[in-house]
Amino acid sequence: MGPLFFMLHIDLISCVPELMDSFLGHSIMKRAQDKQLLRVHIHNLREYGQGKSRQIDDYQYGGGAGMVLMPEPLGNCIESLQEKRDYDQVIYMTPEGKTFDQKEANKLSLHKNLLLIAGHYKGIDERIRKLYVTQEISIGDYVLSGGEIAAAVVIDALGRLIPGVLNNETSALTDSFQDDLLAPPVYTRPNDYKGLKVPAVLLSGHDQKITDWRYDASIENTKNRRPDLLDKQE
Ligand code: 6GU
Repeated sequence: MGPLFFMLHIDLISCVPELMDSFLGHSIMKRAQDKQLLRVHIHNLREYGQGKSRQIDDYQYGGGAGMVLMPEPLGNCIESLQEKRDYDQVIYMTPEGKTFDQKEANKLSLHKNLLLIAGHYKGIDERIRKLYVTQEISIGDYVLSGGEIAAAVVIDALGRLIPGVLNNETSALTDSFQDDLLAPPVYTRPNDYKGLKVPAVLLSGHDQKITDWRYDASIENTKNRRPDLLDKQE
């Protein structure tokens, strides 16, 4: 019998595949894959490189600093993956893309097959974007030296949303941003730490009072730290 629940398959094209090993091999990303709820396959672009040196990048036409990922190796890699799978989206990781947020994570986590492309150097040949890329994602307004860390951010955000990946105690439903609010503050033992006490209501055992306190604290926390989020409330 196959997996009981939903499974998300992600292929990532990278020219530094080793960068992903530690991230995928531990903690929640490892658990998600062990449970067969998430599958991440890394494809080494170098294997599609040209000639003896397996060349994948070249100088840009018109001159200018920085190499560009050549269209043939990347195009061949994408096409060979597309022969095996119908992708919901072919996503190029680039600072020029739409800024990633929780809403986009929720949306993407519902797909079945995603192909992520981690760029390097000055980027990928424009014709690859035109021919194959269906979506472009950035993780913020700053430049990273490669798309792998950005891809890791996206994979982590999606993986933890797949039902069954998190246990109840860490349920994604109560995360910050799920309702455009920050989560309320959290406390664990001891009740008194260096004279600072846990709010009494949390020790009261009154479920409704605790729920109300958490909602108020959530609003207060958002007001103090991210007032911009409150403008998004309906
Ligand atoms: Cl997706 N890639 C790179 N190289 N830099 C970034 C980025 C992506 N998002 C923000 N900066």
